[in-house]
Amino acid sequence: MKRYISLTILGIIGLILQSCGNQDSASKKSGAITSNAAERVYVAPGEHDEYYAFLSGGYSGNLTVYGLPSGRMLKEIPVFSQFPTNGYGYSEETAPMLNTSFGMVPWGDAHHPDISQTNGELDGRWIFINENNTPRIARISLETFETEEIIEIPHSAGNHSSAYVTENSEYIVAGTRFSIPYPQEDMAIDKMKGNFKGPLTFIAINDEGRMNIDFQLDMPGFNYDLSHPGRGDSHGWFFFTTYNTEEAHTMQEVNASQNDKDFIAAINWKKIQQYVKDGGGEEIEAKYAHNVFDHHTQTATSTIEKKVLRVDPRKVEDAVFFMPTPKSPHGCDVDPSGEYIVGNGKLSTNLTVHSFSKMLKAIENKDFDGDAYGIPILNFESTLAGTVKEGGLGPLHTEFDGKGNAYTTFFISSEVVKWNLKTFEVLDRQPSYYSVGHLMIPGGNSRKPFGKYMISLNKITKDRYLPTGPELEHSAQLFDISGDKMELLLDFPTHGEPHYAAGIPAEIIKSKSRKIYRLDENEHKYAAKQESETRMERDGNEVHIYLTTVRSHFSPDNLEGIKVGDKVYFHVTNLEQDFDVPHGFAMIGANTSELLIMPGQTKTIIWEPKREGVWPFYCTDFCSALHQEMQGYIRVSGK
Ligand code: CUK
Ligand code: CUA
Repeated sequence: MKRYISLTILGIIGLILQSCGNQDSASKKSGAITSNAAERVYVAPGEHDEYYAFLSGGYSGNLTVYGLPSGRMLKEIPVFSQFPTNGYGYSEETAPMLNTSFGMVPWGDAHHPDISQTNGELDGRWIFINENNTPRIARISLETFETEEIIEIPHSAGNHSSAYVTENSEYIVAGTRFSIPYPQEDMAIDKMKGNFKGPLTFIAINDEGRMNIDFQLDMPGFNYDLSHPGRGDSHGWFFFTTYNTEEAHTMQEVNASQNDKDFIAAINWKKIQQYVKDGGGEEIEAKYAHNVFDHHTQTATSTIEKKVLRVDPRKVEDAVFFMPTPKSPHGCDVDPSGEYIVGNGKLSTNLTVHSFSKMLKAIENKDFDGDAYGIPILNFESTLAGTVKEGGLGPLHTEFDGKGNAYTTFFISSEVVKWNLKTFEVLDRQPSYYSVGHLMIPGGNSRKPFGKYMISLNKITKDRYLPTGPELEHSAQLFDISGDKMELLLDFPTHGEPHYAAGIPAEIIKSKSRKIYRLDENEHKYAAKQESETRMERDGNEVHIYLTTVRSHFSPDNLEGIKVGDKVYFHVTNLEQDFDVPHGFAMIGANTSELLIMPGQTKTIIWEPKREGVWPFYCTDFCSALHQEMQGYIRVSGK
């Protein structure tokens, strides 16, 4: 460890070299790590990590689960992308999860996971995550670690703002990063200004976690980037950052960053909720898929919805305001008390911190500097709590440790900066390797953060690991933040692009993690719950084969009577009732994927035989000493 020299010097060298765009030389240095770092991240064989960390997969469309402090990857949960490893999005049971109003969309761009809350604290029931490209929000159960629900967001283009949850999991929001005609219509692009809109969608969550679009706010056509719910006193409000308030339709000729300040939109959703309950708003046409996985039938269904309630924000008194915020704010982060709203102005070195209590006073005093499309713009000084000066270059996101400190990432100067929420003084800075985007402190998005660890989620990996050709995995870094200074403990590679992450003490969810699906509760339409129920049924050219698996054979394992041109449905039920004994099912020439069937589950895959002959199928998941013998044959005859 002696070869690591002073962190400060390295940091400065790193800064200088990176700002010259020469990251390769900077990357020769490793960043100082604490001398006993290895001990502090070591989780002995058979021991468990202290925290779960759920990292968004970005353009992988999925969510990955890590243990902290070890940095070990525990699982990849398929959400918006097909996943051949377990057949998600391929099997008949799960394919409807990926249905949209555009048809099947087997891929997504997942950015921000957030865990459900009760009284402002993480409750570990569900984790939500947004999809940016074909706007959607997914809900994943933290009992099964499976995607249970996906709702598409109508009249949105780039749902980047979500998926942040209010403190009693009442609402989750969706935005639109690109302004659009609302509703969509054929229109000249250069007519954007004043004609395009930025609808913000409020989705209510019920006690079972079910999402339902409550209303859509018809906001001016700015770009809505990120959001954060209020908490504590500011519970009942939602804040959104905006950029391109110039409404420029091309980023080339007309620079979208002419305005010195863009806005943070402050939205009193409780008022709008009441307005809607009282019959306010107007129903308009919409087209969006709502996909739900039913635990009893083990099957997802997709419904296309047709209406949405549009609310004109100007019709609800004192509900929506703009707070001017320099300079193209990206993250919009609310501290655990709910008093401070931090605007991370990407093109600035300073951070602008708004005060919620000052905002309320300014509203009361009508401290306005005009309006934007009828929405009052609050006077900049009137809401300002303070400025964090000389934080760094290119602030993106802020998290909180629950001990009065905030941690902000600076993308350009590639560092994490710790500052005090009362004095706005910078207390510490640590370089990140390289170009950090988000960061995450478990619970850092709630009233009760667990301020022991912080991870930085870095955009550029370069030399941090053994080279793997031109394409590298992304990288995260674990810091111990329990002391005055942040201490770098560990680098670990991440899968996809981890925009954001959510962490939670393992104790909260470990004990309720489900072990098996109970066979006696399996209400799947095509389940065979014992070998005597296995059979083959023909309906025209559709053939349904009810199969079972148990160590180590399929029943039946010899199938005859199939013809070329048939559409064969294999419905495979795993009769096992032991924890962690899945069986697999793979069929020669199948153009979909395999199935992975967990104990008590039924899964279905379609096979359309193209050629006569006798064709094998087998179990893909090593399940016993006789796994290799777990096989069968299908005879395919001519028409
Ligand atoms: S974004 Cu990726 S660094 Cu999608 Cu939250 Cu800011
Ligand atoms: Cu069943 Cu291998």
